[in-house]
Amino acid sequence: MRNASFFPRSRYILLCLWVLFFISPAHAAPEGERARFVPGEVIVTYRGTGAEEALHLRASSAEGGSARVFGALSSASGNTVAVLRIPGKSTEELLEEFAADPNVLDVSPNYIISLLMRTPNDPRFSEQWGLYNTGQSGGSGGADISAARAWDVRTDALADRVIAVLDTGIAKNHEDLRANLWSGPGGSHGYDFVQNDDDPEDDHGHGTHVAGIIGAVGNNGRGIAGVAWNVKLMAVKMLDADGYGTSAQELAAYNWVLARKQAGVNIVAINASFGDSSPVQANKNAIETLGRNGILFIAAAGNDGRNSDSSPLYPASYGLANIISVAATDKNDRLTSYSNYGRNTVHLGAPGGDTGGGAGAILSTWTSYTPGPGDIFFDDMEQGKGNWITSAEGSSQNLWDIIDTTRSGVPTKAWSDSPGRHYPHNQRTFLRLNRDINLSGTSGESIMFGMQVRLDLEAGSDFLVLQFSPDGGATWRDMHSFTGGGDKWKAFITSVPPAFRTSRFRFGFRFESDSSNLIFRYAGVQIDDTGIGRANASSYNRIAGTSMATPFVTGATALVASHFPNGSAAAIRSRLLNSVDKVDALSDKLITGGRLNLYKALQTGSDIGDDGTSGGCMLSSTPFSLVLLLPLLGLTRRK
Ligand SMILES: [Ca+2]
Ligand SMILES: [Ca+2]
Ligand SMILES: [Ca+2]
Ligand SMILES: [Ca+2]
Repeated sequence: MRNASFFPRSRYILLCLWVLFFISPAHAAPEGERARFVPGEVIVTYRGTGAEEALHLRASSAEGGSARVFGALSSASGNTVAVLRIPGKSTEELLEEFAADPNVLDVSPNYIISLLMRTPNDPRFSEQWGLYNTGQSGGSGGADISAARAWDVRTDALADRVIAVLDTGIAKNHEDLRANLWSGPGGSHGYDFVQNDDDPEDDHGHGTHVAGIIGAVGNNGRGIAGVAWNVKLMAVKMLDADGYGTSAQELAAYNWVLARKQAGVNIVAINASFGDSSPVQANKNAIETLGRNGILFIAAAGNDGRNSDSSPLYPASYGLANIISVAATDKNDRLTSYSNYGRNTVHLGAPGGDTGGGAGAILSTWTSYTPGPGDIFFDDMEQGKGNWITSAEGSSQNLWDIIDTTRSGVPTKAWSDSPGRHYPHNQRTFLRLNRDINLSGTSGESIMFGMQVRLDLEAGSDFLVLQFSPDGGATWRDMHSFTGGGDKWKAFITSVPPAFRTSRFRFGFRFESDSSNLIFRYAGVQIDDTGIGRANASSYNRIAGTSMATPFVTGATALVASHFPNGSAAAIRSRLLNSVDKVDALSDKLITGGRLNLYKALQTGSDIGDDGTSGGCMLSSTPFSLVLLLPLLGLTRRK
């Protein structure tokens, strides 16, 4: 017994469980940095009970040596059990020496026993109460997914396990995500069904936030920790810069993921933090097909504060055997006021947080771009019209001009389509750059367009359309269309696709109004602070929603699927559902009556079914009437 590795880790578990809640995790040094045992000390068992004197003699032979005999244990066992400290000798030397003594029954190093807990060095981990709730910010200690305990078991997914994030894309150059992105042929990280290219750059933030909860790089000394510290994140962009998408884009995303799976990419789960109240049969069938191909589908229950048993939300409520529907809990383990629930239709809770962006919300990675001087291009209109050209088609009146206006109470100059008046009907006018921006050599970078825009348009019939040109204005493609607006300034960003990274890039706007007679009510548009530059790669944000709860479960899925690599998708799902912490506030609201507990889901206990049949979660047989979900961010699908 001289080799430290002989000792199974499970030996510590019994020893340590009771201390978990009494010792601050700050005392648990990161694994790899801590010593395995106390140098110069051994635990020795001598044959018979008469060895105490000999032990003290042996200890006193070294300066500072000592022997501590455990009297009760020694009498009870009939052998002398002691800890010896012999300075000046290495533990290895002591082990060898005592093992050679025929009177020694047993000798081992004095191991340093770690807590069953592991905390990463990411500077903002202390704000991530959903992972490890110490009661910070007024929360309840333990109202978390027991990630710190789980990480003592496993921090990383297996290298080939992939999680598909169907969302607004992922900020591919983010400092805390870059290393965890899946890379396919040609180095792409997924696909973009909004811009229809293989660069699913996030131009909203939501998808990057979700991705960070699942798998921000853990223990890298930056930002936050994901549920899985190391996992492959595949970005499938199906929601646009405003957070909207269509059922067809959703279906295209399913088709693409299935094709990758069939091509051998080991996709274990899809994160679906989106939804709508109208079911689409083809999409339901597609999710079922994904299930038959071994892919779990983790879906947000929705943010309407409704009972999904009677007001279903899709895809969470499709009632398929591979779906896990997730409700949102707060830092005190209560169901949040916005979360949908359903005793028959919503499976479990996970931290979704409080609205309002405070400490009770969920902190994760984000993407942002604020145009400013020093960017690749920037024009705040304060120097006049030098970069611009305006034009009109047909009978349109070209009224474009730079006006004096205010934003956030501060005077500024900005473009207006119709200064000092309401815009005319049947307009088709253009505001475009008159010079090229050189974007050659920027492939692989996260190049963004950004602006401040103030919109007051007849919703659904009059539009401002953002256009990009790759060839100095010879051809233009519509990139994003704006309508409605409410006459308030807002920041807008979108990514510049690879096809436009030429030496002759330009952007511009088309303003179009129809013939409807409501023109007197609308002021038109104002445009300011336009820029082309790089996304902020160290952006973080706090938001809340079932959108945020869902990726906690998805991250857990990645770790469970890696810890039990031979388990079927059904068994992994069963394990997640059967290991929840039962919580009073959820007992009559959710199928499992509980909140995700990652630590328990990683245990090999007999109380957790490994075959997918045990436990009380036979969801596929539940009759469903068929029913979105991001209340706060308005991530609804546009019909
Ligand atoms: Ca793109
Ligand atoms: Ca990190
Ligand atoms: Ca300005
Ligand atoms: Ca109109």
